[in-house]
Amino acid sequence: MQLKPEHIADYNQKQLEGHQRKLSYWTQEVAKAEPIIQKLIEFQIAIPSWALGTGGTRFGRFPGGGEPRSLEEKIADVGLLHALNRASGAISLHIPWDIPTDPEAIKQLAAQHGLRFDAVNSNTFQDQPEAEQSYKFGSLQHTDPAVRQQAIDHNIEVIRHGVALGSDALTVWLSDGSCFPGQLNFRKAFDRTLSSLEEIYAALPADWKLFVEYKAFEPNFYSMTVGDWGSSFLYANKLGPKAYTLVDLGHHLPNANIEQIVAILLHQGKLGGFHFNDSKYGDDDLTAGSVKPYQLFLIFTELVDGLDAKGMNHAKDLGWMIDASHNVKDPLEDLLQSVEAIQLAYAQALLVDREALEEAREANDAVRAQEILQDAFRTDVRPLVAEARRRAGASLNPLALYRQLDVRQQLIGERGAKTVATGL
Ligand code: PSV
Ligand code: MN
Ligand code: MN
Repeated sequence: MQLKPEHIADYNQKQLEGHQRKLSYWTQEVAKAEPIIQKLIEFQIAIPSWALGTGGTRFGRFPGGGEPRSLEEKIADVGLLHALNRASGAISLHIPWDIPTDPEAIKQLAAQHGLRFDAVNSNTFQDQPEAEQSYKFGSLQHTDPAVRQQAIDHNIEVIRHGVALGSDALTVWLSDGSCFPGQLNFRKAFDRTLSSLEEIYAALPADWKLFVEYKAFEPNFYSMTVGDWGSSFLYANKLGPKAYTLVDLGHHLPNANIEQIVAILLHQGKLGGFHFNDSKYGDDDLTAGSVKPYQLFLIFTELVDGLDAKGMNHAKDLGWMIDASHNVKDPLEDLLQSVEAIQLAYAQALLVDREALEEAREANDAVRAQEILQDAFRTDVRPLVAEARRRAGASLNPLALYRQLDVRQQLIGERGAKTVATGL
């Protein structure tokens, strides 16, 4: 299924009058609106290659129709998303779920869709059929050096794939840990993990980053060796300047103050990037902004403030990735919603009167501080996001156009009703 520029143009033409009516408030507020629109146009969010099929839970999986059967079809799907919203111009690969056997051809195909490759992800949390060693009791932390070596080699192999595709970061998420008290010597597990990570770090090209992703629980339920931002920060500091912490919004204990974590990591120059998703209970991987949109806004408020304080580029200096997928939605619709929720939170954060907020803080005026934040949060910025899309050549309403063109039905026609995408 190829989305043609006429599809976008026809749709936008029909919606233009209504859009301009909604935008009219902002035309009085040009000084505020223009910089936000420009920043939104530049802002791109990477789509995970593992989220293009219907995700499952450990209780089952209900594949939808027309799921991509190959990496090429996954790239085509992300290309579709990007054509619809012009905000998903990158793809994050998980290896070995998606192995680019002909990297040059894959790179070219991605470029045809206007896509680049964001961080590549290694996988030492599942045993591969041909693998000699098992990760049942961990990978980089393992008591057996042969298992650690296999995991290190795999990570180095993933870097090689990434280099061939023009990526510039490796995300390491470890399921390493223990399920029962007494099972693991925490100090030895820490040291072994650190020395394994050091070997991977040493294999990074000069301009690459290493993202250390933490997670509080699951699949190990007593201890996780990289279990919180503190341990990730510690590893990143010990490893060196190319190592950073990656924050996955679903990886905290309940009620954690993620915005504060983000603020401190950024302030200390060790925030590398994000896996966006939302959750009610645990690592639910629900659509970004679907459960706690205020939290997402508060996170972005810290990001905008911290990035500006450090003179960093909003669009380029952090890895913005989605890590969400679920059972009940069309994955492409789900991803369109996630991207939009992230853009809305970003736009609202850009709207915060930060000078007034700082004054309120200095005066210990908690009431005024709340008013300032909620004033931005309760502003309808949807017309601004739509305008950014229109100017970038995207659809005013990507989800509506996706449904109007019946994209899923077309994909089912092309690929079949019973296809299952690779991934979890
Ligand atoms: C683990 O829960 C995680 O968030 C890591 O980022 C993995 O790479 C991904 O999910 C796998 O779905
Ligand atoms: Mn993640
Ligand atoms: Mn996760």
